[in-house]
Amino acid sequence: MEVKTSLLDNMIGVGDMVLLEPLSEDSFLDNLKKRFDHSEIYTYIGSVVISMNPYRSLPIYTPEKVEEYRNRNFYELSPHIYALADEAYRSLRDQDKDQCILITGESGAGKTEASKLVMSYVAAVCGKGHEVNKVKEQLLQSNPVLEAFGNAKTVRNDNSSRFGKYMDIEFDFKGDPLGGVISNYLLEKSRVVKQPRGERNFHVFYQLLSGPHGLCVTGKLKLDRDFSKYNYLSLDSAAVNGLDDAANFRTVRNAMQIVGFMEDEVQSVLELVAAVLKLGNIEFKPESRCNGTDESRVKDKNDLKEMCELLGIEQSVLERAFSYRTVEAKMEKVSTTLNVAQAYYARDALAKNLYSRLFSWLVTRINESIQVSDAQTKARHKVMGVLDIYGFEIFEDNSFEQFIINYCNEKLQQIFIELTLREEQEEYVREGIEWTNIEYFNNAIICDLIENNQNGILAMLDEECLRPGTVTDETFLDKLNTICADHQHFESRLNKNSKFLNDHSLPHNCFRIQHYAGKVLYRVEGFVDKNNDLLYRDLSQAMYKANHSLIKQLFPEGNPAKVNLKRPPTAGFQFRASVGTLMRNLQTKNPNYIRCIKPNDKKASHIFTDSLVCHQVRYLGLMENVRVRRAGYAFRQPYEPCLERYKMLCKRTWPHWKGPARDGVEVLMADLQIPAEEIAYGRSKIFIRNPRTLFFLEEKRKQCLQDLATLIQKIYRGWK
Ligand code: AOV
Ligand code: MG
Repeated sequence: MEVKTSLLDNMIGVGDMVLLEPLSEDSFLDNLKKRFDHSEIYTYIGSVVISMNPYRSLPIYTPEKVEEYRNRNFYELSPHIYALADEAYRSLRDQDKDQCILITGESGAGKTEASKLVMSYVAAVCGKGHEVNKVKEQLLQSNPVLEAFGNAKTVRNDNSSRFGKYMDIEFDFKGDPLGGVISNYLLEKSRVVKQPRGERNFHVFYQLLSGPHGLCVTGKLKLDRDFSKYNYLSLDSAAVNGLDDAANFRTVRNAMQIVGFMEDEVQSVLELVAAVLKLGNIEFKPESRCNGTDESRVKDKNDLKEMCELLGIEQSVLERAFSYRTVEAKMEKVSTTLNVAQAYYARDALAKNLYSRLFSWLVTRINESIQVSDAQTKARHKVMGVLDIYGFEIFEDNSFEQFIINYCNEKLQQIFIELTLREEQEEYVREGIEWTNIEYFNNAIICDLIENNQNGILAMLDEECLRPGTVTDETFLDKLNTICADHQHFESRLNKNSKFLNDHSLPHNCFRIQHYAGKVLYRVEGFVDKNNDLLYRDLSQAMYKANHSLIKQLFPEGNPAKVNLKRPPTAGFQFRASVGTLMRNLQTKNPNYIRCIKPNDKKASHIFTDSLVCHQVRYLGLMENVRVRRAGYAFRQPYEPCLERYKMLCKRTWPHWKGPARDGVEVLMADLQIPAEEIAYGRSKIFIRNPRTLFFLEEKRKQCLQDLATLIQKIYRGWK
């Protein structure tokens, strides 16, 4: 049997880790490094693609490459993300199986780039025609819009996704795209008002300030181009190497137009972005009252005035909402005054809400444009889901946002374990094939620590947020300490019996979780507030009263006719619910994995830091993945379709095999002299150990079809 050289080239390492000899962690890392040094950033573990971030542009995404990979078998060419995309697309088109592309890896590992590569590949190979091309363009152009509003420069990544995104692309029976639906997951909105050192606010703010003079300075927005004039923009890192804010602004506006935003909608959106900047500049001063208390007053009214003009808000209404707050108690409305700290809190809460609601509105608006029409929905269609979330993060200071992000990654790892490690092993048992179990770390226990309905961390946070009486971050931590103290993945110092009592790396106001990808220290400050996510009603009412249709839409609860005394669900509750729905959705689809790895911490090309890569290889469970794959069989197929596909290769099975399909397959394989150890016969499926065997079968089939075609041509000519 011929061995394909692209998978077994010693110079550049092996293309599929399943073929690595001998297999050890060292040889695994060595192979990755060898390939990385030769600009081979993709490596397989069976059908899983490992992607190393090259941190430079490689000439491997050209239209010629697309053509090369199009309609080719997965193992035919050297490993590439296009091979995975092609396999997923063909399986969707030809075998009617809904697909999902799961992209994982830590922050900066290359998930977002990978998701765009998959989308652009699929767009390049699926249907043509005016209508289809329009759909494709809209789907692709939704990316720059969402990135402008939802990505930012962080310490880990200059274009870090600060929201989770799942996009379903829908296709008709021919495999032409019809449209799509995007779901977004919790935007890190605290960034709007404050950014950690060395990081930026969301890209769009800088892009707008770098936009055309007529639009941002002299026009209605009346902005100052100087970033340092705005409190909400961090000073130390406004300009990012290699990021051209002005050019990106043009790209975003163009993308909005292609996606289908009207000119006046774009204008409204930019007005809101500008309003957030002005809102951040509103400052407060105390004014003493005769009863000895301090009441907040707006210091310099110019920014307030400009913001109100921009959004059509009556200045006195907003001004009042920064000094008083109305509380409804026993059917009675009571006005209490706000002190300066409370006024700042209210201002920031408004900015965060305004921006995150604008972001959700953008997603809804994009969905309106790209959605599949009613008539089309009725016809059966197929779906490819692409998941690109924020990657696992460990910062110096980790808060509620990191907790949520890391929980989401924990769930994705869980899906990988369920579908790849567990499911794979269980299938051998089901099919009655001899099997020695391979041990792996199952992170279900960590997911449970966070999401358990009764005593999970999120449930306890909710319980604390809803409890009457004084609730603080400390009372929440106390609660965690009593309830989670014995959990092996939870560490805290406050508990008297805690084995961490003398662990000085664990401050009193923190708890630590041993995640699958490493230990993370979370500071509890802000957990309660961020989970509550409350906005004073006076502010939502002021927004609702605005003479600006977009802002009015964003604050429906400000409508006095619709006073709803029920609390909105907490941020944690909503997130847990939406992640649950997502996971159930993913489980109904055929998964395709891209495991992204970050080669170094410097965002630099050509540097491969062994320890860093080794850590990722470990926590991603890649060694276990290879072991399960090697001990097992790379391919499996039910007997009927297998016989149908290859029966032409054997005289005894062609054209018809009378008898059970399994017997037919056995005859076929014996006739082709496939070695016995290459194959196992399960209850309902044939298992093939090595990808090369499948490749051999496919080659034979191709040859056979060609011979047949030549023969038919000859006969046809003979007739003429
Ligand atoms: P992430 O999505 O995994 O991080 P990105 O996809 O944004 O990471 O990648 C980070 C940066 O690495 C990109 O901006 C590129 O500069 C570079 N990069 C990644 N993949 C490639 C590639 N295939 N070719 C060339 N450069 C690449 V986060 O969103 O932070 O988790 O929350
Ligand atoms: Mg990303």
